Amino acid sequence: MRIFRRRKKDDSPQAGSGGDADTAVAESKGLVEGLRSGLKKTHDKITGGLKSVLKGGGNLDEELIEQVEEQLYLADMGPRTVLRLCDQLREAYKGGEIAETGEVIPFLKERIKADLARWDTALKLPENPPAVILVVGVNGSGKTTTIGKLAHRFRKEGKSVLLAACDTFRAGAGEQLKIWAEWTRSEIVKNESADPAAVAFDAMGKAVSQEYDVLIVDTAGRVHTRKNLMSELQKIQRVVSKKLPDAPHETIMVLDANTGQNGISQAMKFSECLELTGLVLAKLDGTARGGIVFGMRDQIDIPVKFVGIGQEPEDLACFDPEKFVDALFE
Ligand SMILES: Nc1nc2c(ncn2[C@@H]2O[C@H](COP(=O)(O)OP(=O)(O)OP(=O)(O)O)[C@@H](O)[C@H]2O)c(=O)[nH]1
Ligand SMILES: [Mg+2]
Repeated sequence: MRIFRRRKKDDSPQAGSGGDADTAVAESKGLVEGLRSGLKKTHDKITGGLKSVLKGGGNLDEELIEQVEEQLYLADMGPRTVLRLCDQLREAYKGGEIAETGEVIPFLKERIKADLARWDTALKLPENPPAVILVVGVNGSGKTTTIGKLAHRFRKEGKSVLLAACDTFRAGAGEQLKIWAEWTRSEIVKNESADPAAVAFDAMGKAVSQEYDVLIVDTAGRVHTRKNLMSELQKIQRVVSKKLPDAPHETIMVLDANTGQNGISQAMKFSECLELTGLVLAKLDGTARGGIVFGMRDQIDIPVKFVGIGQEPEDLACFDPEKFVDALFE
């Protein structure tokens, strides 16, 4: 398994963090570009599929709407979302609101944007530090990488970051996190022979006493059926909130976008044990199944807060529904 790629010295997480307007514009352009290329496979599947059906131009009819419906199913949007969108499309067609094939994609885009706009996708961090973020998920979904990317993001904002290596289960997990800590010039608390909750306890103590801005807690991958491992997560949550009553301020589940609808089921199961406040959809760059974001809105109403679009520190985009939908339907 690839853990990381060595980066050039001048390419450090702090590079380009001057904070002036030009830098901000350049960064946001870079992110839009990154989002566009990261979503290319999903874009080609959704927009390519729809265009192939609608390419003839002219008037819309029932048969074309059925073909649109089929393409949306193929794009992993999930049955509930596809049915709802196509009902709306049929209604608009019958009511004379839309009549031509060229109006279909803009119509779908606006409906999807309106749905996703109801999600509050911003991280909820407290006024007084430390902000504590607990990261959970199944094995190999992208948790540690996402934590590295989040640390990079916070460091660029000038925040001090502490990482807690609470994956004491998988050999090498602490080392992997330590490399991210070095890259991002964050600090780390790790003790491979200790219980994960004990590491969380130590990390909380350090974060509070040394006034870190952000503490991010890495955890071992697990499946919901392992009851003892799920209660270990609850124990970490308890340890954290004992030290700081509002913490963890975010409990984020990282999903591998390649798992499609299965990822949604996993998140539902995790949310029965833990109060999840947000999701990260990792590895979107390697899959054409990004349509599951829309299914998530219907099936599990926990906001996607970030999407992973590569393996580099900057390959984590805030989930902005407008930009996401534009990039997919461009
Ligand atoms: N292409 C791509 N690869 C990613 C992304 N996020 C993570 N990965 C890769 O996915 C693999 C697993 O990532 P990890 O961060 O180790 O996953 P994890 O959930 O911490 O794994 P465990 O700790 O073993 O449960 C690594 O090879 C990462 O580089 C992403 O957004 N895009
Ligand atoms: Mg990990």
